[in-house]
Amino acid sequence: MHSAALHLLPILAAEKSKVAFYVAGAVLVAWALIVSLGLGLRRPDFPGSLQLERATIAVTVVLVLAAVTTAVITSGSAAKAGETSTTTSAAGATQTSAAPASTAPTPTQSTATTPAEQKATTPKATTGAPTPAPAPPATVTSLALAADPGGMLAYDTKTLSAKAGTVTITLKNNAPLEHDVTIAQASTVLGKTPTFRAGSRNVTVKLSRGTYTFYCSVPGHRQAGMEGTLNVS
Ligand SMILES: [Cu+2]
Repeated sequence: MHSAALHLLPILAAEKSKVAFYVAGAVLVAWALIVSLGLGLRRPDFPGSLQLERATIAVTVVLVLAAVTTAVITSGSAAKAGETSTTTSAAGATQTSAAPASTAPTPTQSTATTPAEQKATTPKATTGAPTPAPAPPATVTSLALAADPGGMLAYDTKTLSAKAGTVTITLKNNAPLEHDVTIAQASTVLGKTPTFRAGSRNVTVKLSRGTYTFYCSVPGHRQAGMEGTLNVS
């Protein structure tokens, strides 16, 4: 008995609220027919007075509001009745009217934030990757080298030292002969200045730790003594 009553209560409540909507809607339709057909057509002077006109408008507004309000309430209670059939009507009314509002935004919010977070973290990983790359070539060594200004086939030093990384050798040649400086590891040439006379030219290479040679590539000059060792540590 009691369980049957509990099952019926929400259905009755839903139907009652629907009835309210039906009644309000019917009254509104009847009122509209009365005003337009009954009064408006049959009495050309309707509404006749300002008071009657205002009253007609006021009644129309109230009826429209009643119909809209009952329609909204009915649609809400209709949803409750289907969702919570075991709960009592009073509890079911408050629960379900709040339930669709609270549960509906939650999935959309969680699914919306999850891809956003993934997108936010993914570019961070890719943008974070290039950052370590520019760090190593911080070491830059600039070396000065000069050809013997008196015309001897020799540089002013037989030994140069640099830190691993970017190494620039600037050769000054005030000799009467053309010279250059060539950087090599064993027989592999890594870089060289152009062969020139008067002024200075430079060559830049990236070197890791090891022993390199520098020499003048003008034929006969290296053999005559224009060479040295470049130690990179
Ligand atoms: Cu030379």
